[in-house]
Amino acid sequence: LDLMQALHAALAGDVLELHFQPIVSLRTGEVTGAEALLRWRRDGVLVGPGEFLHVAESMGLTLPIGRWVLRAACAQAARWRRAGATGRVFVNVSPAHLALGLEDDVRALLEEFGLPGSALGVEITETTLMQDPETSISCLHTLRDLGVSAEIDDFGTGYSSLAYLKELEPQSLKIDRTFVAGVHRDERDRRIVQAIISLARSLGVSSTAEGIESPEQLATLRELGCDAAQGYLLRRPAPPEGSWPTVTAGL
Ligand code: G
Ligand code: G
Ligand code: MN
Ligand code: NA
Repeated sequence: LDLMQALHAALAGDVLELHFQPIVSLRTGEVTGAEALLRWRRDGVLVGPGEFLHVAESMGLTLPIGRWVLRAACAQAARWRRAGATGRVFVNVSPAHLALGLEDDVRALLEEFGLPGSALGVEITETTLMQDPETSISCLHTLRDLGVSAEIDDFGTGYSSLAYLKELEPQSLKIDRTFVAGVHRDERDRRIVQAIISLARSLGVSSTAEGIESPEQLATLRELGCDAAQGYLLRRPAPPEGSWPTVTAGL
């Protein structure tokens, strides 16, 4: 109950914040994206979404929080655009938001902040997309028409259907970090990652590996032809600075 009251106050006040983690093209070395990750500064301590989103959901706060995140991400994207950046800010989307007018919110916010669709991307898990496949297909197509990119998050861990994958036409598959963890040393992980990259390629979709923590993992992903990379090795999520995020090491 304590947590609930605090969450209500967090939404009303100024204690939710977004941190950003760069996504790097393995072809050009450029930071082409930045994933927005929600944090709650509670009594000075940073709390991650894993610790409060489930409570928020039980309180019916998922949608207001998702809207707050989308707006804050667009506001930051607009600041970075004014500073000359051209990459996309990626937002994680909840099932509730996908079901209840994500594309309308995106359209309205792009207009409000004067942003092109190419400034924004969404990350949606396979499981979320499959809750209502028809709605997901229509939403992703609308986003694409707006120029907003859609990535399937945690790919390989949900229950995916290749038939729907074909219809969804995402821009990118994000290879789940549970496969990336062992990619350099476990033959099975390596083969799974290879299969995802090759599936992505045959569909004309790009592949992004998340959770890269070591140079060995990065080298293997490069060798397998992965298009983009993200992880602690390159940079940890951090509060936004005046200019577009850069990577600290690893390339
Ligand atoms: O940043 P962290 O590793 O603590 O995130 C834990 C989980 O919370 C991840 O699965 C991530 O996708 C999810 N998450 C992070 N930010 C958001 C957000 O703004 N909205 C939603 N729905 N999920 C988020
Ligand atoms: O589920 P999703 O892919 O959105 O999860 C993103 C989460 O992964 C973020 O909360 C972020 O803090 C976390 N993350 C980012 N890079 C790494 C990494 O290199 N290793 C681990 N273990 N987690 C990471
Ligand atoms: Mn994500
Ligand atoms: Na993910």
